[in-house]
Amino acid sequence: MSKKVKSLPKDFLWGGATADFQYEGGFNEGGRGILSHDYETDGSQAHPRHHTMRLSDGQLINPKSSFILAEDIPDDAKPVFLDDQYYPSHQAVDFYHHYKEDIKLMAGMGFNVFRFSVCWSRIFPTGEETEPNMAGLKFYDDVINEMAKYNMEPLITICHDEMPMNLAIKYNGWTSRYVIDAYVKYAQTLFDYFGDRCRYWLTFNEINAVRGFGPTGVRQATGHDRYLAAHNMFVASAKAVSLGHKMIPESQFGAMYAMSELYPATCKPEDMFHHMQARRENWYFIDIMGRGYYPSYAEEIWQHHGFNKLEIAPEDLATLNAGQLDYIAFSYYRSNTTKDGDEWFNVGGSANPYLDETPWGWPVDPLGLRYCMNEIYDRIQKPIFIVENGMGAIDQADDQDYVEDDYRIDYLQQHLSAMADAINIDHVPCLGYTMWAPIDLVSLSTGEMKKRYGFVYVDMDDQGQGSLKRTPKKSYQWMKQVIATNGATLTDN
Ligand code: BGP
Repeated sequence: MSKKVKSLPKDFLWGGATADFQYEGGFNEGGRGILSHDYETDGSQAHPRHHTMRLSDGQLINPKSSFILAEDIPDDAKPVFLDDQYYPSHQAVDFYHHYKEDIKLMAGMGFNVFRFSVCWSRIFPTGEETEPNMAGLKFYDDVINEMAKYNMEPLITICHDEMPMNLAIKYNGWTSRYVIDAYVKYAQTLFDYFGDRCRYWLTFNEINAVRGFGPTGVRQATGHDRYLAAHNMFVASAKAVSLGHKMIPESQFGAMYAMSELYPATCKPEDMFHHMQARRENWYFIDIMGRGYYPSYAEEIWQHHGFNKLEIAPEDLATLNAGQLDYIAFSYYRSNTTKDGDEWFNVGGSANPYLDETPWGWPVDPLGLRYCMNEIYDRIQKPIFIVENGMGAIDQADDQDYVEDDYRIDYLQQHLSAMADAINIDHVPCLGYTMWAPIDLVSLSTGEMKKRYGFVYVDMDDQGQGSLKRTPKKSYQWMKQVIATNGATLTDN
């Protein structure tokens, strides 16, 4: 088969993406406050992660770190650290003390952008202070200045599935409008301190997942609370976008969506119709934030989740309209299938007989990425940014900690090639690609270390033991070539 040129736009942003509580560590350093993820244990596919909490009568409870909805958590439950428990966010892989080394490694691959999230409780330890924690600001200042030495620009996620624990406990997280104000104060502080060096911002990570207690601080599992929390996040995002545009004239704002593709399991009309409804669970979030208004199908979604109406103040609608996103960012790891009778909010779904799976059962579907890019652009007509894509795999390191990760090269080759086709053939405007995650870090869903994504191996096990030494894998050199040629070394799938 003839090889098509895959070259990409000359200002294309190439880089990697991380999240503070999976990467940074330093949880009790520099005046950082307790974050909602700090009480989250390690886990595995068989043993879901959970939070450690104690009721007022002393009883311990372990609410699951549910992917979609919080379990009901009693009002008197308070988080507690247990001596016999490992909490991965505390050390993570210690970017806090390795940032110079890690940034140098990323620069060595030719990255011109690095997506990281600021830890909210490092800047406002309880979320309620009137003045920011200067030591926290200094850490990110140092990180950004270090990146500037290599001409690498930041893509800052303001809130990556987290909040200061105090806001979760005291206000029931995002169900409270107080949290909107706390978020806007926090965002304003970031614009103030880093706006002179940061063009690209993400207001929230995977906002459409509106996950359980850790990320949203919401104690109840009702559908109404979930959509109320989402509404308050939309308002907070829109306020931050309007403010950011005023404070930083060159700024570009996106929010990030978990947009793995969704297919109907069959062409049976009922499956097709069900697929349309299930896909709207994602579109709801993109439509509201990307177009600035609630879509006509919103009521149907609310009713499906057990309530008739969300009361929305007219001034909120004006805020949403004024604070529309400039670009649509998304994560893409896999595709899912769905059929009539499945949950609408669908992660996983029925098996797809046409696709192979990763060791964690995630179907590998590069063409789904091209499909997804087209689907979003057709609908919203704003540039897109792929801010997470990668393969979680079990790496076997040799005695020099070197990993021959041909499977990762294969995965990335296929996905980047599909991305290039969406850009070159379908003419989807795409600002850049940040691979998850350039340096091995802790898995969000399972809390494991052995689910590795990186171009760089980190010597650490599932319990946080190891030297933390960084060693480039085979994929490091491969990616370096892809970036150096701006995609020209990619081949057809
Ligand atoms: C996304 C999150 C990331 C990240 C990634 C991989 O949902 O935004 O934080 O972790 O998925 O998932 P996991 O770590 O569970 O393999």
